[in-house]
Amino acid sequence: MAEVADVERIVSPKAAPSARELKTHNHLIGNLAALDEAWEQDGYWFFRDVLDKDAVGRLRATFVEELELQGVIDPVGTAPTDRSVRYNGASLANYPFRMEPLVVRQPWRAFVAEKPINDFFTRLFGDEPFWVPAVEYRATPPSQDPARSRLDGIHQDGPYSPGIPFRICWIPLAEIDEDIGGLMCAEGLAADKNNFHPQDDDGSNSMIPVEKFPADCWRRTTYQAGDVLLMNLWTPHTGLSNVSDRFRLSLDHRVMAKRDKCPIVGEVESIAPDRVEVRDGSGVTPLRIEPDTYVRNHMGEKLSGEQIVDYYKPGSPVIIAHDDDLATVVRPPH
Ligand SMILES: O=C(O)CCC(=O)C(=O)O
Ligand SMILES: [Fe+2]
Repeated sequence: MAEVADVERIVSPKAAPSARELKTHNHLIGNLAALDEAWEQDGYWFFRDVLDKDAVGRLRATFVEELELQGVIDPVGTAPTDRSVRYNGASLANYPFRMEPLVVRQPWRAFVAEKPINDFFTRLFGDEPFWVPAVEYRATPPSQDPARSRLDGIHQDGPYSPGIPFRICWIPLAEIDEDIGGLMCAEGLAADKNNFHPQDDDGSNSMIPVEKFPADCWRRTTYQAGDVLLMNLWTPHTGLSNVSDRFRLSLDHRVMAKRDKCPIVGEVESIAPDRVEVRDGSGVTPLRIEPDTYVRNHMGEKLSGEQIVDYYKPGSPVIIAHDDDLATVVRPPH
């Protein structure tokens, strides 16, 4: 038995690539020009301890509730936010890895409507925030394959949503240390808007090999509830696998200022391979679809021709960016 334990230790999880501490940009809040400059040069804004912890705690509680329902953590104590999120080892065969039950409940809506949360983003942008309803709720269990690389997949979000100038808004809901993993991003590589993705023959993007980047570009930190990381669309980043014994709890969302060129968020009214009509609160907008239009599915894969009408149906929720009457991106919210 001792030998088995030794073997387990030898194939134990690979270390995360060495990463320096993220800069903090708290001191720039209120100075839009300096914020813009850091956005281009650093490729992210990291704000430490700025989000109301009660609001973050209420959002976390919805995650914890779901983990309890799934039977993968055991309650300790009575206060929901103090419950352990230690994985109890129960089968993950039916675990909703993309937290579909939370997708249905949409707890992000109540979260961004909380006054201190809305106030923070309003102050940051000097304008009301516009939340693009493209949300991932991550309650990531400890890695089931500890021999695998800790890099989930280096990517940029830009090539997956060309034409929607949103900011990635990544919010830790509890402490996320190096073992729990969380997000690692590259500093100083966004200004030129380079697409670092190798192009597949079908025009879709595959993950970027780590060798493409200078070894000293990587940044992360031990994230705490109350922190928020906003990332430039062109900033290479990856999740790090979770090699702790707890669940990793985070939310990634997309935000922009109301004055920015916001996409249409609505429902498909009608669709054909070369055109789409979208209905939102202000009526129906007809748009053209061209071969370059990034019509994509929930996995980020580009669709064309009949694939478009197989995937999108009248009534499908949709986010569409456009230049005049040409759709540039058509994507599902999730
Ligand atoms: O949280 C993660 O692991 C990845 C998040 C991400 O890629 C994003 O928010 O764009
Ligand atoms: Fe991403």
